[in-house]
Amino acid sequence: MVHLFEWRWADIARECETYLGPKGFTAVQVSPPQAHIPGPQWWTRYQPLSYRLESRSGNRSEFIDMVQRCRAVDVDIVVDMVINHMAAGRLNFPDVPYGPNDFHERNCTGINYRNADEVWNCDLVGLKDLRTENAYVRGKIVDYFNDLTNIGVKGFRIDAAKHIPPGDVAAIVNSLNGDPYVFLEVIRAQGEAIQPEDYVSIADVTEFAMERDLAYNFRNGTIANLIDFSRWSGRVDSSQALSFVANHDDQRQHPEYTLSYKDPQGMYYLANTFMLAYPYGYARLMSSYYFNDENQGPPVSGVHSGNSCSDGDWVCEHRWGGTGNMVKFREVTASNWFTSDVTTDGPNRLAFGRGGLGYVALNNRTDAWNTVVQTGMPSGEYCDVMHGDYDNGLCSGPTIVVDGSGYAAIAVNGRDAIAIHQQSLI
Ligand code: LM2
Ligand code: CA
Repeated sequence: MVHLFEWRWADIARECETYLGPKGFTAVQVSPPQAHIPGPQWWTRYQPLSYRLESRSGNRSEFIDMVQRCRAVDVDIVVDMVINHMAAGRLNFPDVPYGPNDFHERNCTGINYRNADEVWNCDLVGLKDLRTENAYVRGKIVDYFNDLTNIGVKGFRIDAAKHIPPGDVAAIVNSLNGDPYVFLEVIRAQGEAIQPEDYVSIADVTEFAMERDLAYNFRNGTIANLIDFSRWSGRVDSSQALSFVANHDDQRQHPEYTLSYKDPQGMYYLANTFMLAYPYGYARLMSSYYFNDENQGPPVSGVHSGNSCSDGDWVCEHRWGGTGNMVKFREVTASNWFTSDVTTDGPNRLAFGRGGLGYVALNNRTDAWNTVVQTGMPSGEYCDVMHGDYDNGLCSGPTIVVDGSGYAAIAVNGRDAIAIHQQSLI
């Protein structure tokens, strides 16, 4: 999945057709589509006014057009659902309608995260906290989900799920029409009353430690440690985890926790490559825009090209080098959900296989890594999908030769990677 943060619906539709579909992406996480407060900041999207599909990204008919065009090329839409609260500063939302009785109205001065009652029922940064325990409120929320499902939406991120009691989340999720994919945003933080483990019986859950452990080890020059990530304790099990290198909040408000385009050239790219090659969770790539100020909203293109990635203001991580081809790698290697044939060279170089279905080598040092490795792959000449596209037996870039015993000579540039898989065999 790729999070096309703040992209317009029309641009997403085009991106599905021209890039995401052909590369085999399964889904796009879109910014909250409901009506929101006006303003130039990105975070206005997290202050709902109603559940009408009318937002900075486009209107209802543009939204429907996107869902249908993405679906036509096998890309699903995952919607970011803001259901814990409504906008700050008012208690009447006539378009839903919600009135004063639908809110907790507890403006605790700063939530004490060691107290579950405050985490669940106080206003989060002043946003009016909904009485998600009430049947009426639940009904309105479920109607919003079902409207989207009827349009063809296949998945949901539940925003701020940590601030909704698990029983309320379960009641809502269990009464949805269809069988949508659901994941819950529950930020892991030590010492807090509410943890991701409190929600895993309901749906998939975000694993923020993934982002943080990657940022730490890539910046610290210790990526070899990451080979054991999925076995570390205190992590959501792979089968239930939403894994990610970066998310929109931390890139802006906690850059110490997450990699971004602001890190040294190649480091963030390598981390995304690691995530896509590594058997842990449902991987979500972040795709963002350049920003100086943490509140800065998305670029406004004067003339609408329909191709955000060509106009320079958008980072478009999902289009970087071999990133898109690693989606295919993840699919081809999925049936061997383990790592094999591990080679390291000091703390900052890591290569591993996927039981003969694929092999990747990541060099987080700045100097080249030239070596001979056991890949575990059948012999043959493979397209290096980090540097070329494989198409019908042809490779537009360099190839890697695996001998009859599984060995291959590899040359990995500084802050770069190579990758081969069973369907890149020439
Ligand atoms: C989320 N996950 O749990 C979202 O990922 C995150 O982006 C949302 O916060 C948050 N929960 C609520 O949905 C963002 C942003 C905040 C912003 C809120 C509401 O990170 O900074 O708060 O959206 O727009 C803003 C101001 C804040 C103010 C608040 C209410 O930054 O200072 O608080 O609005 O007026 C007084
Ligand atoms: Ca709440």
